[in-house]
Formats: sequence, structure tokens, C-alpha cells
Amino acid sequence: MPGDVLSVVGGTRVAEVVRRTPSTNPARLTEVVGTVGSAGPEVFVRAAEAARTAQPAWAATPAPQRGQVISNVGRLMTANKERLAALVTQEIGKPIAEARGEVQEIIDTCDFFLGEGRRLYGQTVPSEMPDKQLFTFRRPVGTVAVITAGNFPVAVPSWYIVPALLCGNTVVWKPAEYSAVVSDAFYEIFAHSGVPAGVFNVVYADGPDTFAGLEQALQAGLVNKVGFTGSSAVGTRIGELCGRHLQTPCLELGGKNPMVITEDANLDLAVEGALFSGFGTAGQRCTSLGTAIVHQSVYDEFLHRFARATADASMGDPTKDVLLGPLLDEKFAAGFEKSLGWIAAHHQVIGATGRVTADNPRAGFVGDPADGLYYHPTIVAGVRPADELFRNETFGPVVGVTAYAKLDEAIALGNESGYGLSSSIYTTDPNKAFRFAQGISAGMVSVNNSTSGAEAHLPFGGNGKSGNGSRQSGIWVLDQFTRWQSMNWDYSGKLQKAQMDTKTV
Ligand code: UN1
Repeated sequence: MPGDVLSVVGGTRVAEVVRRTPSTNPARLTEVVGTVGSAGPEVFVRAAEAARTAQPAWAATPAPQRGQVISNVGRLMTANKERLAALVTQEIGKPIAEARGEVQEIIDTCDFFLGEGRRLYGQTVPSEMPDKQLFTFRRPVGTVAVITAGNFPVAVPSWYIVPALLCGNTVVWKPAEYSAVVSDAFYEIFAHSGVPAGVFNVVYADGPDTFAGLEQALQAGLVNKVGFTGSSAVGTRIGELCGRHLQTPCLELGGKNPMVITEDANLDLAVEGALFSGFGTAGQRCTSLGTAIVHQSVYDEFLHRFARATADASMGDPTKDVLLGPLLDEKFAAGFEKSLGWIAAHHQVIGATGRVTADNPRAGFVGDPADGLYYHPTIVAGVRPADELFRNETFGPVVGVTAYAKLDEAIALGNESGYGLSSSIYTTDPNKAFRFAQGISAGMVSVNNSTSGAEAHLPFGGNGKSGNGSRQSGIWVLDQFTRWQSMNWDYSGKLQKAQMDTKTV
């Protein structure tokens, strides 16, 4: 069918598909944005073979030249920023201002890594023996499989793909099927930037077919590194699969990100931060606020102001200036309904405040599904550690609020869920900020700022159920996509042996 979004292997579109699925606009479910032709596992394997074949020549291309290609990508992303942002909004319902920010995140990533092409530093190290020198080199890992979610359909993929390519690796990318149209536009920009055929391959496939293809490719030794952004459940399976092949994947998983609001916090700022972290992107970031943990002396006041701000929050057409649009896709709406079911069963909705009050019990879906997947932003007051809502990621616009008496207790509550991605503290007391940062298990800490919205050149990643400690972004991601090689070079003209008595002093 003309117009299908198809996988690309070795620079060629793959016509064999196992299924065609329409990708719809979540703000208007009747509007089909495009149709994705999903491939079976054998296409994934073929893509990995193409990547393997193309890798040596790409790795032999001087790194500054690879950096030039990344510079081209950044320039074309800039030229296409409005078009790509509009597609993000159309296909996943992200408000347009955030969609522009998402494309900007790609451009920032390219800006950072184009220069790395002229660095990729190794080291010189003194030897314990005379007339001998030691060196280290960063070598590419080889072929990289990148599997990403659709909530950041282009920015998060760029965090993997840009540094992986810069370091001399080749890539097989498996985007989310429900964001295939914008993923395809993103791919085309790379294809027009001088990335050779086979260096960057794309496979559209569902979860089971991706697993099957990945397993075969790992078994055949065609994949050397896996990067995955998505749920903790799927990340655990990917980790198990990679472990069987002695590989350490780069895993960026879910979060139940806490925000502590101390007794001395600027409450206006804290409310603004909670509103954006909790309900921006309709709560569908891995860094979205999960639970606000508020000092008991300001709890009522915070809740009151947060509820008022939430009631006033703008929700609707994501092409307009709104705080939140619809959920990404029907599959997420179904997941979110489960959380709402839990709220209804455990808090009789009266415990829920914000748009949802005793007088206005509107937790849940807004209007007619044909009008889009809109859900009221919901605050649930008085969540406790045993509650499902406290422990598990909801990936939708719901924020739990709970009270604490001592900072140590707030930190313990913040660590309770077992996730450890992002966190935030609102305080005017620097001692509390540092004590919080030291005690919280999260990979990322904000002080007087949102849990979400990390800048693209700081290490990004989490601990516990949020990941395996790998970090993306900035120079730190180079350790994911290169491996250290050491060299010792002896110019003494004799066989010198390490750990033998060669010391001269
Ligand atoms: C994600 O939801 O997977 O820090 C990533 C943030 C964004 C990235 C979120 N820059 O919120």
C-alpha cells in the first residue's frame, strides 16, 4: 500500500510486512496520521546483519568526519524543527511547545556530539618500566540495537543514536509503532545527512517479534549493545536476555519520582513545579512526578493551592498553548483506566482532589473517545506506602500527596517505591537540599525545580527499578558506546616483564 511507513534495512525499504496498523492522532481518534507496516523477526535479524556489514567501514571513517555527519543531522533538524514538532503533536498529542522542546533536545544532542568527533579522548599512562609507554583508546562496541518508547519519539532515540554513530557503531532502531510517522521523518533526516546505507537501520515490529528478532541476533553475535527506554517490566526481560549473552544493556526505565516540599519551601514555586512535573505531558514522562511528600506544617496549604492550580490548568487541543493534551495512545489509556479503578476503589474519589472533588467527581475520561484520549488531571491526597498508587508508575495525569514530619522520613518515603530515576526537593534551606540529595536513591535530583525536564548534556538515568545504573547523555554516554582498549608499547629493545623486580629505586 503506498504511503505505508516501512522498515529500512541497508538503505532499502522492506516491503514484506506481517501487519498494517493505522497510527491515529490521540487528540482526534478518527484521524489516521499514517499506516505502519510491521515486520517479523527475520527483518530484525537482516537489519542487524546489514549493520554488522556496514560497521567496519564506518568505524574506519575518521571520527571528525563522523562528527561532520552529526553536524549535518543537527542542521537539518533545525531546518525541519517546526515540521517535526507538528508531527510529534499530531501523532502522540504532545502539546506543541513541548514538541518543539523535544526537537530542540535532538539539536542540543547533535551540538554536543559533533565536537566529540574531534575529541573521543584516550589517555597516556606512565609505565612502571623504563622506555615503555601505556595508552588507552576508546573503540566502538560494534552494532547497537536501540529500542525506544513513543512518549519521546525522537529526542530519546537521539540520545542513543547520535553518540552511538559518532563513536563508530552502526545501529538497528526499533521505534514504537504508534509513533512510526514521526520516527520515519526522523530517520529520513539521518539518511539525508550523509549517514551511509546500512549504518542506520530501522525496524517497525511489535514487542514479541522484536524480542524474537533480538534474541536471534544476539545468538548470532550480530548485536553488541542494546539500548532500551521503556517500562521496568520489559527492561527486566531485556536485561535477562542480554545477560545470557554476557552483555550489559543501557536501560532507561520507569520512575515513581518523589518531590519533597519542606516547611520553609516557597510554596508558589513548589505548586508550579508540581503542576508541570505531574501533569505536563499528561504525566507521561519517565521523569513525571509520582508523589508529592509535603511537610505536615504546610500540607493543607500546599494541597489547597495545588488543587486550585490543577483545577485551572489548561487541558485540550495540543496544537494550542495547553499544559496537557491527550494520552499518547489507546494502550496507555487502558493502563491508566486501571489506576483510576484503583483510585475509585480505595479513595472513593473523595480522597482525590484537584479537578476531582466530592462535588465534582470527574476522575477519569473526558467526553467522547472520538474527541481524543483526554483524562482529568487528578490529585490523590493521603497516599500511603502500601498503596499501589504510591508504589507503581501510573504513566498518566495522577499525583499522590502525602505528609511527613522529619526530613529523614521524607527521604525514606521517597525511596520506598524501589524506583530511583528522578527526584526533587523544594526548600530554601541548603542543608536540607544536600541531605536530601545524599539520601535519595534517584539518579537525578532537582532543587527547586521540576522532576522532569533534564538538560541533554548531564548524565540521565536511574537506579533500582529505574535502570541498571547506566547513564545516557553528555560525555558519560561514551562509556555505553565505546569500550576501552589498553596498549603497552615497549621501546627498550629487551623483554621487560611487569610485576617483576625492575624497579630502579
Ligand atoms: C522519558 O520520559 O523517557 O527529563 C525521558 C525529561 C526529558 C526526558 C524524559 N528530557 O523529562
